[in-house]
Amino acid sequence: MIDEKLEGIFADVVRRNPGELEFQQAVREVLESLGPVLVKDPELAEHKVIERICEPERQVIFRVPWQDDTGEIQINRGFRVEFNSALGPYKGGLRFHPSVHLGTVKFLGFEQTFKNALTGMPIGGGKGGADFDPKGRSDTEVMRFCQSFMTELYRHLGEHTDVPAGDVGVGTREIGYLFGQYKRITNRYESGVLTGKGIDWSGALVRTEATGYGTVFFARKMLAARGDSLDGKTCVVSGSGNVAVYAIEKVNQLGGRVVACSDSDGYVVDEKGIDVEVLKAVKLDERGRIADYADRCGTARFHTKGSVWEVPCDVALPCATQNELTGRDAAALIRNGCIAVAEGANMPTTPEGVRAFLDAGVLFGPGKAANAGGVATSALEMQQNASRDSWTFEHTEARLAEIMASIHDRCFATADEFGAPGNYVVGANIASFLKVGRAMVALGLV
Ligand code: NDP
Ligand code: 2IT
Repeated sequence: MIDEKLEGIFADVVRRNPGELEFQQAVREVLESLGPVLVKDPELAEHKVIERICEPERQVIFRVPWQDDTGEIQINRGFRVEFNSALGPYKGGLRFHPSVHLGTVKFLGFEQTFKNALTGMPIGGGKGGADFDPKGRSDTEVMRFCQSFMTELYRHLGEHTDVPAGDVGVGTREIGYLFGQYKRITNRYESGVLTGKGIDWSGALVRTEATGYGTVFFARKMLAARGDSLDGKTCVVSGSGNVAVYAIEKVNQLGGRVVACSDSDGYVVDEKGIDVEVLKAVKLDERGRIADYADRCGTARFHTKGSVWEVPCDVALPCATQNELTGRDAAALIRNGCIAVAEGANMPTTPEGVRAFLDAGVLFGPGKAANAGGVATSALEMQQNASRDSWTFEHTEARLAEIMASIHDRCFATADEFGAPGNYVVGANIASFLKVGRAMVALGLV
């Protein structure tokens, strides 16, 4: 429920952003937590911080023309939403997926602002992308698309202005083509303008693994707060992209067993435990389908009916896409004894799903806290670029683990302080809102 003092603000957001349902959903979820904050900190209301925080500072929409391998001209739409720069340069990934529209990028940019605040690093929030579908495209088509995309986007970027990274459909290959074009246009080797770069050319160790690893570190901390651990736990992970694969790898390393994962065609169940090396070969190296994993591993079965969330588990890690885990899925997980959920994806659980988990006392780590390890490690990459240094894998992973522990502890303590003990949704929303909001007040009316 939204506090009645905030109802008018939310009604305004709905009116001004018609049809952008995911953006409205993300805003609603944050506003539902903020009632008690305004009582404690009335200055934030006087300065209209909530109204201002819901309006992006700048939104760029542009045409991306390119030629495919047959010589046919293709037109896509590109976006960059620079949401909030109170804490630092806009920072957030680029998503290439046919479903991308302005509302998607706005919901992601809004979430990013709060997530980045939770990391404690000096980064504002932004997000971008295009309705380009990289599936089935050759490397040269992807390169031409990225070059055209950057030919417009470069004028909005800069290491102190706006620093994109990857997201769905954008990994090291795409960041390489984007960086190459930025360098060519500007005649500057400005390493800190993009993160998620290849480790041979100014990238940082652990950035590739960071989101998945960080999500598992967060789950481990939630369990530890209840005197439990991941050791011996059965896990289910959705997706099989960057976040999912490295979440699976870290669960295995910490003594758990992942018995299922998915892609948009279906899911595989492997009671012996997903073999992460085979999964990496199929999904990351060969850009294949999860069905190919089942063909390769005799113990695995591929399913197209039902949902991956029907597979019984102790810990669920949604790592694919928004609203992929519904109220019905949550009910199935609870019925099957699930005790913890950590969101590797952005907003993967529907509001009904979140409510079901909280009501049932399931530990629930919302994406803006649980998947913040990716962007936090991007900030570590920026630090290394700025000092022309490169850190070891062990050192960087230890920093990531510390950051995830501190995000966990801050969310936990804030939830307690605001009368919602154990509720990481309330803790994450209030802690991050206070950090961004107070900075906005300090910077004046801008
Ligand atoms: P990838 O493109 O590497 O992988 C996305 C995965 O999700 C693919 O396996 C894809 O399957 C699957 N997927 C997409 N839609 C569906 C669906 N409807 N049902 C089942 N599976 C689906 O992206 P990432 O792993 O980088 O991103 C995953 C999520 O994590 C996103 O929500 C992203 O915003 C979030 N995130 C990513 C971070 C990063 O550093 N990369 C940081 C923080 C959050 P298919 O191949 O069939 O499309
Ligand atoms: O959603 C996210 O946090 C990301 N896609 C990563 C953003 C980043 O700048 O590393």
